[in-house]
Amino acid sequence: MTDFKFNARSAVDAAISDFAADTALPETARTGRIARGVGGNYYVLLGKEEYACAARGLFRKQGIEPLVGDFVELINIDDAKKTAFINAILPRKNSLVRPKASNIDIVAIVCAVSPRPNFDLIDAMLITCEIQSLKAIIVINKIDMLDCEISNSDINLLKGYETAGYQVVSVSAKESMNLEDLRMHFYGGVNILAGASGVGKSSIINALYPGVNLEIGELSTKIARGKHTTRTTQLIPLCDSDNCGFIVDSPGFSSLNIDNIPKSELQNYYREFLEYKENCYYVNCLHISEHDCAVKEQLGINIDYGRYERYIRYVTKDAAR
Ligand SMILES: Nc1nc2c(ncn2[C@@H]2O[C@H](COP(=O)(O)OP(=O)(O)OP(=O)(O)O)[C@@H](O)[C@H]2O)c(=O)[nH]1
Ligand SMILES: [Mg+2]
Ligand SMILES: [Zn+2]
Repeated sequence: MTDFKFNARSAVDAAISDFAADTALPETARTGRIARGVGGNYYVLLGKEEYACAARGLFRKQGIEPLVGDFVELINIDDAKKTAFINAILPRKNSLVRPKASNIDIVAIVCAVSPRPNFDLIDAMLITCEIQSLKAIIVINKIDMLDCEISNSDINLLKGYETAGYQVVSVSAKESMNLEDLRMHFYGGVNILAGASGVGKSSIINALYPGVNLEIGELSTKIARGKHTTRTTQLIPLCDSDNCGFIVDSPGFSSLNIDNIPKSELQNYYREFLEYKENCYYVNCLHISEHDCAVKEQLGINIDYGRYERYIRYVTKDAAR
């Protein structure tokens, strides 16, 4: 496992001053991948080694932010000091705003028995994944607390994701329950764990991959919320060989704005509507109160009430939208 705790800041400073001194030298560029970014500096995997890198000022001028997961062209590579300079960002196959990351293969949306699942947040994350045809799975953590900490209504709302066609994996990082079911999803590619603070994203990674040793937070006892323990998104190689892929830990967040999606389009990102909406009487049916709505006919059968009600709440939220 790569040690991420080397003295990176001074290495970045060295990279910047070396770049100033060396810009005239001929150089062969190599492609690396951003593993994490801290305060405008980047740590890039080149093969199995991490290089401390500064990025071109031009990116900021152009409003381009290098993201964890980006493939980048490195120049001014100093293999002894493990420093380099990011000269270009290669085209992305996808990117997420929250958590900020790119070139992802699977988004594992993590929620927990406690704190109570934030269903609006889960839906918003699924919508952002559907827009980019990004594969999402739902992970319910802390099932060791199932008996005392969750209401039947929340259990039913969680079942709604299965009805919608998503794979739902229930685990306990603490008691190592069902971890193998989850691990099966994470072979190869870039697998990011995303969700609210305190749901146990870092705990799951630690439990799945002993040796990673991410920092784990406390829950605030009064409100059972997380305390934003993980501060940066980071790409963690799953083994020394290239084809094992990466797991990505990311900071928790509590909201995700999807107001920029026109309300007529929102329904396209509810995968469970797709099969039925073609049969609605109106071509532009929004499935609210229109008659002969084929989506509403599926309520409680192939479409979950909770998902549908939250959809209606989004779509009727701001009539001017
Ligand atoms: N009972 C129980 N507690 C867990 C489980 N997994 C994690 N926890 C606890 O939940 C708390 C939060 O865990 P973290 O792994 O730090 O949560 P996180 O999602 O990474 O939080 P942020 O980094 O703030 O986004 C810690 O007190 C963990 O011990 C579990 O399976 N069962
Ligand atoms: Mg964390
Ligand atoms: Zn309809």
